[in-house]
Amino acid sequence: MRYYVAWCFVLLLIPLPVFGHVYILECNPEQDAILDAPPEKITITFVGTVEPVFSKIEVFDSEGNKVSGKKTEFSEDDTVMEVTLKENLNPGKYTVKWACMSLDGHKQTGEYSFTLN
Ligand SMILES: [Cu+2]
Repeated sequence: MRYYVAWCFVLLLIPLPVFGHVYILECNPEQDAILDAPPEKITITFVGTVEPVFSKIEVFDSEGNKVSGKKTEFSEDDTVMEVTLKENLNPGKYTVKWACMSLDGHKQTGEYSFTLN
């Protein structure tokens, strides 16, 4: 908690244009996509920079089993998050849950699903 408070204080010193939430520009697979082949990975592209330490993607099957890899990867400019998926996913509905912290220190979460035929 103390770390978080300190972090907010540092952010107050950063000039205004850096502030702001991030927004999702693009997800791959897309929300509500119906796929014939299992995707190898999930990629979420943001408008804005995320803080990798507090950001991740996790993917779950319809029974709540986690099917994504342990580590979320980030692009060099921290605008793209990516996680690999297990091989040989069964047909069904999958839920992508993401969490990130933007540079203004706000945590954001969201989820969407896709279906594998
Ligand atoms: Cu914010």
